[in-house]
Amino acid sequence: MKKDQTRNPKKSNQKKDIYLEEESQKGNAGELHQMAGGKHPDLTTSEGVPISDNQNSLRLGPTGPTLLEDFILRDKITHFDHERIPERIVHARGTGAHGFFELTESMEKFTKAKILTEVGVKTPVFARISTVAGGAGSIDTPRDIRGFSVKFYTQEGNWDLVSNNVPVFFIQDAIKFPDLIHAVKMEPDRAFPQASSAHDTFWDFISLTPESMHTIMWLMSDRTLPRALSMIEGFGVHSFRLVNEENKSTFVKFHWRPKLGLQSTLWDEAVKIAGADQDFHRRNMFESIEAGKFPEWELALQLFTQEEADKLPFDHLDATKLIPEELIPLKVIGRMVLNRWPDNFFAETEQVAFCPANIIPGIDFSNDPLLQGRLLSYQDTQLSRLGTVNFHQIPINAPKRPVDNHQRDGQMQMGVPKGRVAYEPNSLSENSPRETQMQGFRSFEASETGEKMRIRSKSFSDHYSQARQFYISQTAYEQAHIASAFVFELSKVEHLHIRERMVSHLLNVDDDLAKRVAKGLGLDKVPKALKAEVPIKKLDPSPALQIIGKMKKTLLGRAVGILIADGSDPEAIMDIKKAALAAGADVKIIAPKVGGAKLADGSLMAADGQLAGTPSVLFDAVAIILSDDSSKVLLKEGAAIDFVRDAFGHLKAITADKGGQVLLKKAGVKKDPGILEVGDTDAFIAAAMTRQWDREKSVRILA
Ligand code: HDD
Repeated sequence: MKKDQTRNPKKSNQKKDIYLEEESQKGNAGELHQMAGGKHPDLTTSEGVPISDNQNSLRLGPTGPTLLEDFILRDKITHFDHERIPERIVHARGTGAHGFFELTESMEKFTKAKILTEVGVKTPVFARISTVAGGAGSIDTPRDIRGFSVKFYTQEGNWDLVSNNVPVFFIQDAIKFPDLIHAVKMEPDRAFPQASSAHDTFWDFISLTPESMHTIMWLMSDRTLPRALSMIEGFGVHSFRLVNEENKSTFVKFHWRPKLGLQSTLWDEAVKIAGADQDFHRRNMFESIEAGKFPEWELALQLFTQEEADKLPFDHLDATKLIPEELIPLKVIGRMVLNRWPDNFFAETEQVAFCPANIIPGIDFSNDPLLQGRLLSYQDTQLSRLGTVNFHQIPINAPKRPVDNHQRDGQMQMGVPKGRVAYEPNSLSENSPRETQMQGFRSFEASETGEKMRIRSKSFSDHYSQARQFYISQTAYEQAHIASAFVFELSKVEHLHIRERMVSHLLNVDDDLAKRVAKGLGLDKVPKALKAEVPIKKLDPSPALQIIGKMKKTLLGRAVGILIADGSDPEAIMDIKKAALAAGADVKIIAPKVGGAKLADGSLMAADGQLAGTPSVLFDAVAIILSDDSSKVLLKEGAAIDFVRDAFGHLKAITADKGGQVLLKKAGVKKDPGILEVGDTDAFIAAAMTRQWDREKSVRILA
């Protein structure tokens, strides 16, 4: 008896029999345990006491009351009752992974931070990518900005770069953050909508906050509908400082650029993915790492001096503004690879505590008022989330260099500091920690003067020029998506005056956009433009702000789905599968039954997914390989018709054999360069690497 041997190898036969007798009284639980097999350590209470029975609480006879003295029951239930900690007030839903950062070009000229000067050194990192508005259990694919936090465990302490996937923010001053978040989160009286900005309180606040117009354009763009977490950019948003050995400061903006290129889904696709797989992004990151296809980003910098900043047509300390790459180019200096999934979600992804105030010698803050407020907020939020000043001792938060100081005690203190001395200066201890004047962190010596007042700088007053620049930089397809997103969101707003006020703002962004939105909302007459505080500048377009322009023609990180059924042609399936795998795609076989399908040659092909639970929204391109008989059967299966119709509607490449064509016809698929016959595999693979943008006008009416 394997189980007895592992539990109690030294027990006598007699004892063993008693044990088995007891086991039989547990119903079939004992038998099921034996079926589970394996060698197991002793199960214990939190105090380390071995547990003999984890299936039954202590009671008086088989049907009697449970006894209060059952400390094993109380230990287990009490711990369980306290398992949850408060979720993050924002960015509650997140996916994290371990990895490394490797510097490829030394920034010694600009900074003394070792992580940015030692080329080739691999610094461990933990990254967490999140949505903003929804709760921890919300879906992965709402229209939302994505957070992109990285904790670098450097030799000089932890450096946290707490970024988003858009380069600008809604507000200019941190004092407005609670209002912004209260407005976007579910409305307090009704507790909905969850994870959605499409409701009255959000647009009420936004329409009364002109400074949010630039970020709103990003929010309404496809940037907020990412295809995968490994296909988003990251932006540190604020200007920071790099400070070198000579104490010279250079301003810097941090950018992450995905190796797989930028890619987004369409709105209709994102909505359907939410139904098909709530964990679409998390699962994708997990599966990529498991498969050794590690998500990777380049770290790039925009570096500029105060003199260069003075010449920019806006204030770089205003977080609602970006610096176009065309004005200050990006310098790629390193790469980050995420190559290890956490061992435990709670211990690592949930307990990781990021803070923009975590910087290291050689990096410093700017006066951006939004950043300055963040320096306070994150530490504070961790105290309420993690409950103690000692949260930096949790393994995921602990620096990987020694920590030594005179801080003591506090709840959940894990360290056992030795000695009599817990103060400094002292003459009683020879090995107590001392400050290190040269290597220690020194703030950049900036000279500041001014009156103490609650005021916004006049240089922050232009709220429309960059919003306009963003819009005119987009392709026509992306402009149509932005206009349609406004129409969708504002159509969910019950109050007419809020819809009208938003259109009044949009008139300051782009006349055509405003008219499209007004028309889409069915407004009788277009309202008047709101008065802008300062004249709106005609900034040049910046193509770097597009997504379509930045998509890579590749199948790496993408997925191809092949729909088969009984009688499908094995050669056609293998031909497509081989070509897609060779191009770097994941390939999944979908069949009406999860057990698989019996192919034309009599062989059984296993399925990766059952048709009803594996719709085409989960793939980037699809193949339909069906026998005549099976296609007739599937004509009556809504999931099969939707599989094709959605792939077509989401502008994906489709290849089909004769049987498959029957479904295409039923789904209303019209011939275009993305619709290919089986046999033309090269053309299918080439079409699968992109989307058929021109098809869109034939499948939906956009604003
Ligand atoms: Fe924030 C979390 C990013 C403005 C206050 N923020 C949080 C996270 C990200 C950002 C990625 C999730 C961290 C994680 O994965 O655990 N936040 C940003 C960016 C901002 C920004 C890029 C503007 C440029 N945030 C911002 C302001 C404030 C906060 C102005 C408050 C004054 N943010 C918080 C917070 C959170 C947070 C309440 C909640 C959980 C946490 O910090 O750890 O402190």
